[in-house]
Amino acid sequence: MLKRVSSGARERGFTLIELAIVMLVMGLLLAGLVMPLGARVEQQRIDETTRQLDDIRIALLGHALANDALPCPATPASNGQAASTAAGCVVRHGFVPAVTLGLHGGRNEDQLLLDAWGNPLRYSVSASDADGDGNWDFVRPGEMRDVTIGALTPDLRVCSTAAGSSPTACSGNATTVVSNAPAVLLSMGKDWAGFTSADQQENVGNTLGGGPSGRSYPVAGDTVFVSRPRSEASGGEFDDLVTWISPSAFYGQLVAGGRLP
Ligand SMILES: [Ca+2]
Ligand SMILES: [Ca+2]
Ligand SMILES: [Ca+2]
Repeated sequence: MLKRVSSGARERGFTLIELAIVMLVMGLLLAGLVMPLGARVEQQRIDETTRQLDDIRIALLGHALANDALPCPATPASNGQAASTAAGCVVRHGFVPAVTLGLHGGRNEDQLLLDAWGNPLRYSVSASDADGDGNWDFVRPGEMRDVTIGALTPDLRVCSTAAGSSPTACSGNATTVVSNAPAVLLSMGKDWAGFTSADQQENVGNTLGGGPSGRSYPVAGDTVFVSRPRSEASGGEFDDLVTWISPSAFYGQLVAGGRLP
């Protein structure tokens, strides 16, 4: 008899306190699922943009083989085309000339190719003129051959930190990732240019506008860039994705393709 009463009491169901505990546990479990999902989406965007940058680098090499020179950067006013002048480019720091390179991908109103966050992918090219003839060595067809490999001086630098850098050099050998890139490609990441950390500031400095949208976009202000692992640490935030053309690989391909002696 006693046993039956006790069993009946157990079958009453959950108390409010038990229900609250269950809901709390479920809430924690759901939060655990939601947070990694956001992180996964972000990782997918990073991967997608990294692939885009790789594809663009291959397209730039192909363009150099086919045209005997790298293309000039696009500007917001150049309809996705390389913005060239008689002796060089309209700007050395601009955007990927997606139409000139025939690249797939979403473009904005100014015909600028977009990364996975919907922001324009940047492209900078060396304006060096080692033979002093007034023509940029890397963007005028045949100019690299005239100057010769040994005399070329591509001058875009990538450093592992902005600390101690000048407008033309990293702080020293230990922080120099590359000191002689002919071209640099850059996605400004999820934050666009929101972070004000020194390393992110190193990758901006000027603005470029003049396109149909009326927007003005941040671009590099000098020849020094920073590439380092992503971080959200306060004051040290960094989410830019930076890649470049290695001069050795570049010359090797041009030689193999018969464009350089
Ligand atoms: Ca020249
Ligand atoms: Ca950024
Ligand atoms: Ca800089």
